[in-house]
Amino acid sequence: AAVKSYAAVDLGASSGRVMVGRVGPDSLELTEAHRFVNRPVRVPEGLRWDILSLYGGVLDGLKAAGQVDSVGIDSWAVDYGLLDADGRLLGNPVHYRDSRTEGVAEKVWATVPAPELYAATGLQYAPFNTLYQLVADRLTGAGRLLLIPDLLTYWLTGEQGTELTNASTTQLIDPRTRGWSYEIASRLGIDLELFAPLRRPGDPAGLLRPEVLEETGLTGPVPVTAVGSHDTASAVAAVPASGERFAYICTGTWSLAGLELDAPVLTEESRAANFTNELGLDGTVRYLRNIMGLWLLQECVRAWGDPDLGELLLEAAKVPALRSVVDAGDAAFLAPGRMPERIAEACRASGQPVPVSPAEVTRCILDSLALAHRKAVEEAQRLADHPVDVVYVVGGGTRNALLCQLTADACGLPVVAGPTEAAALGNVLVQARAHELVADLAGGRDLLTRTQPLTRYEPQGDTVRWRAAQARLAGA
Ligand code: ADP
Ligand code: LRH
Repeated sequence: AAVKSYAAVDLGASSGRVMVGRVGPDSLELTEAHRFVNRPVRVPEGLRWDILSLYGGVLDGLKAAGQVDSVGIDSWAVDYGLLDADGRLLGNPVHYRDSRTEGVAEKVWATVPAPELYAATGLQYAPFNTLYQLVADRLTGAGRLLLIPDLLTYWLTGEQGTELTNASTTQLIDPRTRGWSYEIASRLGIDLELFAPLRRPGDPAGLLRPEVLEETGLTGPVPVTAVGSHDTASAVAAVPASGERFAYICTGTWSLAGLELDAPVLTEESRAANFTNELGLDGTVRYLRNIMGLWLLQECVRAWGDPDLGELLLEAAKVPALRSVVDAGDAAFLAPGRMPERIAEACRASGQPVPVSPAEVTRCILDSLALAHRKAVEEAQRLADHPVDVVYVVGGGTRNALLCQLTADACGLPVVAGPTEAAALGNVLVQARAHELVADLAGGRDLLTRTQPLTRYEPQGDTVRWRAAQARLAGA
């Protein structure tokens, strides 16, 4: 039977890649065509994404990928480019770690109280939700807003749309109807006409423009297919699970830990625990919590002048466990800079030993991440009344065996780790489904379990010391 090729453009906060997936009825092969750094740039007015360099990386990647049957794009969530009435980009997209949203949420809540906002949108509080960014920006002169993957799709095809899974991170979507929340938008004076019409994963998103074909050397027509354009939606689609009794953790710059549900959980208790209800494929809800993730380690490694990560992790494995932990869910770690110092300060403030050497700080970070994973998996099960038997870990963090083992130990559950390039695989599978090579979400997952290397970690020790560490943090 025919094998088809799909290019998956996956832009993470730390790197972008163009992967090629070759899909047949019983085969799924992923290769890397091109990888490029995603380096945010600090200018006097704040922290910005270098969007032209990212688009250049996409074009280079498509050229390296060669002839494909379709292209799909996913990226980090919430951020956007603003266009004028003629479709010209107005300035560089602002980075979600930029400080311009400080204090904005409080202003929004004065108009729509936080509990009401949660009941209507199901979105956790994060200072960078698109809604708060829009209020901070005041939008003078903008005729159109395109989320990052939609902006790149527009540049590739000339067609504008707003893909639904990523739109669900704006805080302007009602997770029950899976459509715009007109009431919230109108009370906050946000014109929903700014957004292009909604697209769903699998919808056509145009053809590569002639100039793009010329620059990449591809022969047209090459269609672009809307995928789960939020990278986390694509990653969750590539969790190699069967059945329903599983939790997942997408580990990369962030850890996104939670459950796949049929319906949102919009209770006050869920809001207080800061769980989010983002939209997934096929009517699913991604019920999860954002944890600061390997960002904590990336920032330390940068501060230490980029030592070898493999050696650092070997040294960290020798440091005694759980000497000090920090709250890896704390938005205090969101901004860049001074990370080793900030971690030391948090340990000091909570009366714990202060980690000094890079190995000690690394161990503190990994213990803290595992503990935050445990807390999220445990609380999600309780709040959604949805018990699990296994935790799937996908994304770049699957390369970190120590983190995977600590996560199994902390959760007291087996961890199945892989695939590493989950977002790209989920992206490929949605394209394959649009072309009827894969039947549905379950069919795609089944193909993954048959074709992708996975590593299993059994929980070791008992969870008592993890529970004690959790209590220590809660009491701090
Ligand atoms: P994102 O998509 O958010 O940019 P990734 O999923 O690519 O992130 O994951 C990046 C993280 O993966 C890095 O921060 C690093 O901690 C981890 N990682 C990458 N390579 C290795 C490796 N060889 N060993 C251990 N960890 C690794
Ligand atoms: C991960 C991610 C996450 C969002 C954050 C802004 O890359 O998309 O799901 O919360 O970036």
